[in-house]
Amino acid sequence: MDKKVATLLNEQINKEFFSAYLYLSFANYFENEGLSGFANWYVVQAQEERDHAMLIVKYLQNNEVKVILEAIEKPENTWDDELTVLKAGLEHEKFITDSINTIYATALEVKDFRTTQFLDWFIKEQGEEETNANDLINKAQLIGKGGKGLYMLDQELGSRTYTAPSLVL
Ligand code: OFO
Repeated sequence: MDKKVATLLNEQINKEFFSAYLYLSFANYFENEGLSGFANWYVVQAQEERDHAMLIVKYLQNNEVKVILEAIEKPENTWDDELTVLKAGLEHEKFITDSINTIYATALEVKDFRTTQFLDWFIKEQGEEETNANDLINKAQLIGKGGKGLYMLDQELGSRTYTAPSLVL
C-alpha cells in the first residue's frame, strides 16, 4: 500500500477511537443531566465509532500494513447545555467526513482502488451520521428548553440499540 495512504489510515484509527471517547463524554454529560435516553444514544454511537476504528485496523492488517496506535486525546467534558453538545457532535462529524474524504482523494491519486472501495462504506456512513446529528439539533431546537418535549425526545433516543456494522472485509 502507498505509504501516505497507510499513514492516513493509521491516523484515522486514532480519530475513530477519539470519536468513541468524545461520544462517551457526551453520554456522561447527558447522564449527569438526567437524560438517560440521550446518554444511551451516544453510548451506541461510541460503540459504532469503536467498530469503525476496528474495521480500519483489520483492513490495514489484511493488507500487511503495521498498525500503530497513538495516544487518544482527552475529550471535552463540560458544555453549556444540551444543544451545545448536539452542535459539537455535528461539527465533529463534519471534521471526520473531511478526514475520510482526504484519504479517499489520496488513494484515488495513487490508483489505490482497493482502498477507495473500502472507504465507500465510510463515505456513506458519514452522510448518515451528519444527517442524524442534524436531525437531533432540529428536534432539540423545535422543543426548546425542558418540559414534556424534551422528556419525549429522551424516551425516543433511549430506544436506540446497537447493531454491528454490515461491512464485511
Ligand atoms: Fe466514525 O463515524 Fe462518524 O465519526
